[in-house]
Amino acid sequence: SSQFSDAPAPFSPLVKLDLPSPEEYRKRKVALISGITGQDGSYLTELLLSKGYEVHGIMRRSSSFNTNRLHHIYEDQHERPNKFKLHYGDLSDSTNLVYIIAQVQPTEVYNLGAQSHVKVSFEMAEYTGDVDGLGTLRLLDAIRTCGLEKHVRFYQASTSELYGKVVETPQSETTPFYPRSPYGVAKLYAYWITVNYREAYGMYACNGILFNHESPRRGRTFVTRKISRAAADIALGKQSCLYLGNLDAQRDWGHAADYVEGMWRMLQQEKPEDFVLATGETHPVREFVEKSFGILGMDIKWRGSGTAEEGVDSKTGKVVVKVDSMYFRPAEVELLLGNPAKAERLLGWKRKVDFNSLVKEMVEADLNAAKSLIEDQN
Ligand code: NDP
Ligand code: GDR
Repeated sequence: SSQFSDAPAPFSPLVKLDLPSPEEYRKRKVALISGITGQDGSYLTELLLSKGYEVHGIMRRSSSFNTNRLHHIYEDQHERPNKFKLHYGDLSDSTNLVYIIAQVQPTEVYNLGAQSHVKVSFEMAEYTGDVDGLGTLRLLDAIRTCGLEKHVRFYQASTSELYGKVVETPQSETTPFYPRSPYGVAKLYAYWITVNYREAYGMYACNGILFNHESPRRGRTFVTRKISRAAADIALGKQSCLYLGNLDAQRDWGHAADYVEGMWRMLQQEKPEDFVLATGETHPVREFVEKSFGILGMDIKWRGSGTAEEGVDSKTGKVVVKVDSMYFRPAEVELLLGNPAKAERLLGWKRKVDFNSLVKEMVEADLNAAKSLIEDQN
């Protein structure tokens, strides 16, 4: 908080709710999650329900089914009625956000909604800026519009993409930002508007600067899941080759289930602060390929270089990986390596799943899914 946090807000709440004191209000445990249908949204929902929260989520209207990751939670809700509810909404729609906040009256808001694909953000830069940048402002302002800025705790899904071009490693809460994509730049706005609302209005608002985290529920176009699925399909003879972009990019990959635990912990502190969540290890994309294929009995040897590089399974002599420049990015983030010391010290958080176990879990899940699909088809 700053010296100005007691200054009058520029406008008084538009929606007049009959509210108890913040202390009384926070005796309830009601979470609102934007991006609930995504990878992290589904793990966070499980975690919060297990802690006794009532969980509300904002989902987008889609012509196709977009609640796959929540299916098991829905089924489970027959045992726990009124603990889980989805609301149609969008981070581009302010009126809708105000309405949802007023109706739900959450005690914790987790802003996970975003156009989260870095490569896509180069093609949809304005949309990404609108949803990932301004969307965060809209949600914060919806809280203020309802006069809930002293009642609600707010989590912003910030990202290691803020670091972008390497300035120093390992990257920590004090490392300067240098984003390298429209996604990273939009998230930079979201980061600072979260800090600004904390300082200007005394809001309990935190940035979790999370390094890459994956799981069997990871979206299929992110590199880890693309690799684990292809490895399984190639092992089963359903696919012949995997096409990838930059094999030399290095990432600090953890497990999404560990990271949502850190998000929750950030909102349980006495005062709001920003935290890095990372494993403290980094691995190149090509190692993720070697490990994934290795688990399924293939042995990848690399030959050629640049766009002509390919991975051969030394056991069969078949080319199973090829580089395709269509997956290169106009500007790349070459190396991410995080320092989670602050979160470990103040939140008592530590990742449980290591790199090898993460790869194994993802590959095995995709192998099992591919096998059951084949069985269903027969
Ligand atoms: P996903 O891409 O799996 O999920 C994104 C979610 O946002 C989905 O529920 C999606 O809905 C929703 N969404 C997209 N556009 C809008 C919109 N206009 N209005 C409302 N909701 C929208 O991402 P993750 O779960 O992996 O990540 C969660 C958050 O954390 C994101 O903000 C991401 O940028 C950030 N992050 C992720 C990291 C990672 O490694 N996973 C690391 C650091 C930060 P739908 O299902 O309909 O598409
Ligand atoms: P990233 O994740 O950009 O780090 O953002 P992604 O898995 O897309 O890329 C990681 C690295 O792999 C390289 N790469 C490829 N990437 C994709 N998607 N597809 C390919 O075929 C491919 N080949 C090589 C990329 O160039 C990159 O260097 C993720 C998202 O979840 C963000 O929302 C989040 O903020 C960051 O992680 C932390």
